[in-house]
Amino acid sequence: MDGKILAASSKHTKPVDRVFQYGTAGFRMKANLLDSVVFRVGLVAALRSRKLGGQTIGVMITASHNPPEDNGVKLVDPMGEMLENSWEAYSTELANARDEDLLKVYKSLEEKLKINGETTARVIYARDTRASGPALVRALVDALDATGTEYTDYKLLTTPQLHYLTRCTNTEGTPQSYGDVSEKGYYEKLSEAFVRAMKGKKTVGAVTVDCANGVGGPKLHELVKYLKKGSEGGVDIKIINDDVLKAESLNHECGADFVKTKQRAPPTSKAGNNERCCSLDGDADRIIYYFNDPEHGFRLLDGDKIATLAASFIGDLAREARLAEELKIGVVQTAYANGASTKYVEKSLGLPVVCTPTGVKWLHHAATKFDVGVYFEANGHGTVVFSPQALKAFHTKEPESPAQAAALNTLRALADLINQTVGDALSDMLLVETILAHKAWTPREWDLTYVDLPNRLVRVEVKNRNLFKTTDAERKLVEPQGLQEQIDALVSKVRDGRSFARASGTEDAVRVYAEAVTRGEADDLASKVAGLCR
Ligand code: 16G
Repeated sequence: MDGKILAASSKHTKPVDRVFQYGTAGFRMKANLLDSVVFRVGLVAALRSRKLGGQTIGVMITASHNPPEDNGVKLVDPMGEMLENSWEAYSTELANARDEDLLKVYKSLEEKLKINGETTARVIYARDTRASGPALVRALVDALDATGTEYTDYKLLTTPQLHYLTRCTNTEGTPQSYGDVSEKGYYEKLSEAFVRAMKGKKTVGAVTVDCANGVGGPKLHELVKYLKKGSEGGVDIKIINDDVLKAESLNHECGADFVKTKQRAPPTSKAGNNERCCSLDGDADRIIYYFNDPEHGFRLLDGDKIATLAASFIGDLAREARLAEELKIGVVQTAYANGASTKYVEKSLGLPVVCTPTGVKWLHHAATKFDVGVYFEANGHGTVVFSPQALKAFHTKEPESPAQAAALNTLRALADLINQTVGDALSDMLLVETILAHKAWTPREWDLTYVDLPNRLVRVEVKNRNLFKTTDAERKLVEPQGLQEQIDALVSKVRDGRSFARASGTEDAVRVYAEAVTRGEADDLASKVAGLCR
């Protein structure tokens, strides 16, 4: 095997003077720099699978909402979760090894982690629609071949589909089976659960789905075929921005990130006033909703609004099912969550809120501490996770009334509809559609549940973002010394003010967030805090 690794690595040499880091979303950068990184991620995947006794590891090649010329790679652990933390460091170490040291570093990891090189390693992989994907897949396959790894190529998939398949592969034939190990199995599971969750209800009007000209487009077209087969047409889906042939159109003036940062609909959207719209990102793991209010203009229904909608609906169902006493329901947010959403969850819904650092792995982990953990980043990345106790209760609770039986049925359907492995734009969309249908709500009624505090996000170019160190789920700076006190002093002068600065995990910059009771105060606070960081 050693000779094979050496021979294969000579085809995937590392660019000199480049430092790579496995960040919040794996490795991500200009695609032309990624060849050696993807090859080495293949080596890590083989090691990780062997370390876990031959369980299957997922490898996804995508750069999500980044521009078309970027790409990236991330690893998926056996239950469909993000890669375990300590292995991010091993990935970084291997990615940065000099070509001549690569085998030595590989062997030292094998030894340090007590990995049996004889164990069969198993990997599944997929990619998004970027033009650079196929060449990067070849780099990955070279590493898998060199390490004698068994693998399956799932070609084009959304990131959450690969998470789903990773979990299905590792649980196949066990009582924990998560579904059929195929893309078709994913559509069948979601569409069948959706029909049960809708119980013949219909949403008000159509939903226009902007697919960011990414992999979500063809996959949503596929899902719609299954929804049509099974349902009585509970939802009318209009698909836009689904062109995956024009590589340069990916995420260009469309997609969840565009809508969230520009605070407007994609120019291609033809939706009229009060019509429900949503946007996916390039690999369909994020979703945000929006609509045009004839009085107030563009209205964003972001991850916070999706989380509060889901928490309120599931909370009500738990009460109707008489499970509220025995199940701990909670919401997990990051510091970016609008203060009004946090207040709404705690005060109006009466549910606890936990705040974690940015990055899905932190939120997911915190959510698993609840029986029903609803987690969303404001940018639309999130899902709901159910504990084994919650799932058991949904299936074993004896209903004493038709209303209780109906609530239990809906909860069981939601547990299948919601992708438990990671935030999934397609599954989240069906969840939102289900809830709006049950409540017979238009987006306006959803929007009115609480009013966001005006807020501003500023990207600040700094000399060295690594000097910015935070604590308290990124809400406070511990370094540079004295800066937090200066921020606190500014915040104290503003009504309902809140502001924090943190180093980005994906870009070479510091991000500053500020909110306050008025737009002017929020903008002013953000620009003053940004000034302090420069
Ligand atoms: C990554 C994270 C996303 C987070 C973003 C923050 C995952 C899968 N993705 O894209 O959840 O919102 O980073 O970026 O965890 P930032 O650190 O540049 O602000």
